[in-house]
Amino acid sequence: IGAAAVERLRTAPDLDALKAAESELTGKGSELAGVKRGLGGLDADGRREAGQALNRVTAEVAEAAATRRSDLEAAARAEVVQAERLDLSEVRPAHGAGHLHLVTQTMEELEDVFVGLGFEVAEGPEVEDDWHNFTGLNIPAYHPARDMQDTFFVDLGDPGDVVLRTHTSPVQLRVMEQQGPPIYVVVPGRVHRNEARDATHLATFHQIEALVVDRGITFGHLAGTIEAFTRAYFGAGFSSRLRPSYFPFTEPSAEFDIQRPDGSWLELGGCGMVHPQVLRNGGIDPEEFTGFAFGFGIDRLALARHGVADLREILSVDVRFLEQF
Ligand code: FA5
Repeated sequence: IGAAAVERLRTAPDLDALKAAESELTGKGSELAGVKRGLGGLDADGRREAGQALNRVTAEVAEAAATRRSDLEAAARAEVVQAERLDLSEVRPAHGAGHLHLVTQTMEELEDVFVGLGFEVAEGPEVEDDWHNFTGLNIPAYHPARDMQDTFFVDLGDPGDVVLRTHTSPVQLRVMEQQGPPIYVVVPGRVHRNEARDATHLATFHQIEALVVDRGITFGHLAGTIEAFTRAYFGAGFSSRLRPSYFPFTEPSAEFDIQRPDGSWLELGGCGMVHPQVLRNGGIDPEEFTGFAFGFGIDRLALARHGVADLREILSVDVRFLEQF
């Protein structure tokens, strides 16, 4: 009886089967219980001998059941542990999170630097009228200076009156109209010119413009501000220079370049003292107030800082290019 019972318990496939086998083998109706009941009918010697054998078999059966139970429980635990296992060494690929475009990053850095120098940020419309983009800036119709910036016209019925702004300078007039002096603003924004795209020209690009109007503003303030901006934005090893130039809305006018620590030059933009007529057009008395303005292209600057030679890369949608910045 014992060997068969031990074998049955040892091979019980799971805990339920083990429990069933155990009660069948040791319960009231079991063979062992029958043997126990039969002990009473034996003589003293027989009873002792059979009783010892019965105790031994009962102990073997109990031990077989306990061993099998602990094996099955250990296996069940191992299964749970395996199922709930966390592999803390697993390396998941990073989520492909995007980021701001290089031009937007550069624009925001420039804004931060100018805000640090005490400027406020102003904005104006991209679809602009002739007055703010041209005429109010001393660029009348049929004036040759209009050819400096090829223009996209917007057809709203009044021919030639509505344009996509060709520079951020129209916002000079808008700020003068909206707030009187003192004015210390920078104007970042998108501008458009009817140009063929090449390595140094885009049809849609970005400029940032600074305008200061206050009492006693001189050309020295202009040069000093450009120099302070150069050091704040580019770093200590960089410096700036001005070269005489012409813009209808500034007098005198200049272009400004940045010198890199290796001695090479980066042409950045235009600047000058705000023309008295432009101040008047903006509702400001040029006898009382003077001002300076400067403006430069953000796209060329952004790419130059990263050694990218072709401006058309700005339009790239190739993630391998974009994720470098
Ligand atoms: C102007 O647009 C003047 N409004 C700048 C100014 C402001 C002068 C205030 C005086 C006072 P200009 O046309 O040179 O100037 O353009 C300025 C800068 O815009 C250039 O130096 C260049 O960096 C950038 N730029 C001009 N055309 C393009 C183009 N097609 N693609 C990319 N960048 C351009």
